Amino acid sequence: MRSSSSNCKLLFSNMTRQTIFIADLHLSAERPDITKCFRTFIETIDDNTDALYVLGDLFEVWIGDDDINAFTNDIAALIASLEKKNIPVYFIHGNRDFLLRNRYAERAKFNILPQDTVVDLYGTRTLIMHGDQLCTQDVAYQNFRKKSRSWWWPRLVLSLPLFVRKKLAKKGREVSKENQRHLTQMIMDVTPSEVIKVMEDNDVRYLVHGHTHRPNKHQIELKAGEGQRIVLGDWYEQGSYLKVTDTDWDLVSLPFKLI
Ligand SMILES: [Mn+2]
Repeated sequence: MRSSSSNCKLLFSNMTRQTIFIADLHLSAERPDITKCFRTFIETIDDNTDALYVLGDLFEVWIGDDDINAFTNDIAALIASLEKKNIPVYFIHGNRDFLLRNRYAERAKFNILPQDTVVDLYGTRTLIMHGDQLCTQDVAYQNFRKKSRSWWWPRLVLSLPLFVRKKLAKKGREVSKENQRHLTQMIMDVTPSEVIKVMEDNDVRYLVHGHTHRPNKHQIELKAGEGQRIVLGDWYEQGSYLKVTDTDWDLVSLPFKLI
């Protein structure tokens, strides 16, 4: 494998200020190829970057900040390295890592933002989120989501011994795989009316989210005029990020073979 990070550097070599968005990396110790791509990505982000936003599912699974191991330590150190470049990192929970808490965030030196956050990108108000809340047709999942984001459920789960949580997570993944087999593609995508609702409720024309693993830019008809929904790609087969400058919104794919 070539260890040429110069290819990545080229992607970032410009003098324009930029903000970077990523989501759905699903990092795990079992996928060193994804971790390698992420490492190169982080190491080659240049100083023109105003912020890095991670819109959920950074990890394939998260069972508690007390699950400390070499892998999660490495990722924390990697993300924390951006502080030396003065690049702030923000994180929004995904449906895989919603149990991530401040203890880990402090080690990785990132800030956890609320699940729906409006940011100003060079003058453009933009709503950012993981995006699972837009898939309202999956009623069973939405019921679980509601429970899992309540005040009591995370407390209850996190109070269980670590080995019990490990077992539960394994079981949970098997059940969720089985359930997804029965869901149609339409149910697993966003509900168009929900997209319009969240955009109008938040008074934005731009929405950036992940979760569906369908990277694309969609035109949205809003009462206020034309809007845009930008979906970030996952990192299963390649890296993927959105680069926003004051003039461009570029969805970029980062082939593993370049890293
Ligand atoms: Mn997700």
